[in-house]
Amino acid sequence: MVAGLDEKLEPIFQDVLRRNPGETEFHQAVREVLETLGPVLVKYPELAEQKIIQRICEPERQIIFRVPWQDDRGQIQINRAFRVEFNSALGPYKGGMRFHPSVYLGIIKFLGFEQIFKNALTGLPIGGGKGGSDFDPKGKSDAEIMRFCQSLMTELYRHIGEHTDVPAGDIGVGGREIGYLFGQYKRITNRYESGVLTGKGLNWGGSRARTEATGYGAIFFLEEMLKVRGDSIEGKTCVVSGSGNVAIYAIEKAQALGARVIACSDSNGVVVDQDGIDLALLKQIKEVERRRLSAYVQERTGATYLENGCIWTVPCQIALPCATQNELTAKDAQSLVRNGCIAVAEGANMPTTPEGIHVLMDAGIAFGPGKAANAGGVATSALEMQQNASRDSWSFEYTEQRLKEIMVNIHRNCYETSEEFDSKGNYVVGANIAGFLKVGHAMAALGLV
Ligand code: NDP
Ligand code: 2IT
Repeated sequence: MVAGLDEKLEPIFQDVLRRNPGETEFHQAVREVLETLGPVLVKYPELAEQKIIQRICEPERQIIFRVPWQDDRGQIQINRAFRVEFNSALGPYKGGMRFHPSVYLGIIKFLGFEQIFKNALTGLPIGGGKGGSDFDPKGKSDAEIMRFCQSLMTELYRHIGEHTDVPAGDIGVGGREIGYLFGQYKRITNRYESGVLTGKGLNWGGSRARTEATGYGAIFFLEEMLKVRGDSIEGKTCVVSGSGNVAIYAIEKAQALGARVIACSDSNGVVVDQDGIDLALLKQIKEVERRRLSAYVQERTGATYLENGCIWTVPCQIALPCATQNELTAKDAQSLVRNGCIAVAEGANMPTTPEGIHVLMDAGIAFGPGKAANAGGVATSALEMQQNASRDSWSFEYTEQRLKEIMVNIHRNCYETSEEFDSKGNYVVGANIAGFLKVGHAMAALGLV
């Protein structure tokens, strides 16, 4: 069951459906935000008058382009790429690039829409955008990845810039891809413009702690949610879906704070290791060798691999979805509740379905939505931009400390906003309203643009 919409908001949502046919993930992301904004329009009628919600739902600019490239056999391949420049009221468009075969405009728009509010919550001067391609990096050689990135940037370069739009990584885009993208941007423009991309390598303008930031940040947010309940992560049994960038560093920080992480996954299966995930082995397999997760159990007897298994059936106290959208359904939420789960923090973007969120919240589970809980990645990207602008480079400890402060502030802001709007402890309400108010007031101040 999904909540109804306020009578002022229903026609706005119907218009979004009509104008964006078939983009189901985008509809889902918009609906989730609109469901929480009714009381905001009562308190701030001027935002309704200014049609701020209607304006926020329409991207400022959408770019769709062809990416032709040649594979190692000499065959010509064609992909489609996107950059949706959603909202620049608070700063240059900022958000990652996703390379995954499932990418189409509706995915990039849902991600770009969520990015607006997430970036507002960081308190840093960044607008919202997102991009990507239906290119599948799996099984491609480094040379193929490079040629694809170079071809993509040959079009993208004219749309981005440190004061315009600053892409970074997301699914399928990490340090290797950012390197090829940055190299081509530099070559085409003849400018060493560090601030045009984030997630760069440490020896060419990257920030320390950016690789770790999303996963660490999600755990800092989780800690704050547990603190409110007089509890902590220490000694808790956790499961983390995915085994990519966000999952690996969520596991690292959870373990550092004394949690027992017993399972992780990829799109083929689940690893359960009751002795605790061996993080050095996981990093070796995923980051160095770029192999499938099933390799983990070949190296570690005692761990089990569940092919096509569902990670949410593994009993745990804390669940961290860190893979992809709609990976945690109502049925999964019911099995978490049954097994005594107390908290869910979303490392991924929109990983829990609306029905899943409903089940978790009804059961009184602490629920940290992605646009708050995973904001540490983009926040540290903004810290990378700060370092680039001042041609400086901070220590790991200092950068991590800044990240932690940002996550504590986001948690406090969401919690206090939820209280102010009579939904104490509902972080979905808190994150949506706090993010919306920051962007909405800025848009109103900037006039009709
Ligand atoms: P990676 O590419 O590093 O890892 C993605 C992981 O999720 C892999 O284990 C992958 O498995 C799994 N996965 C991806 N797509 C699917 C799918 N359709 N079904 C099942 N499993 C899937 O990406 P990240 O770790 O960077 O991103 C993970 C999530 O976190 C995404 O939702 C992303 O938007 C979000 N995020 C990322 C941030 C960042 O800084 N990187 C910041 C904030 C949010 P497989 O290898 O089998 O595909
Ligand atoms: O979803 C996200 O916030 C990201 N993929 C990170 C974006 C960024 O610009 O660092």
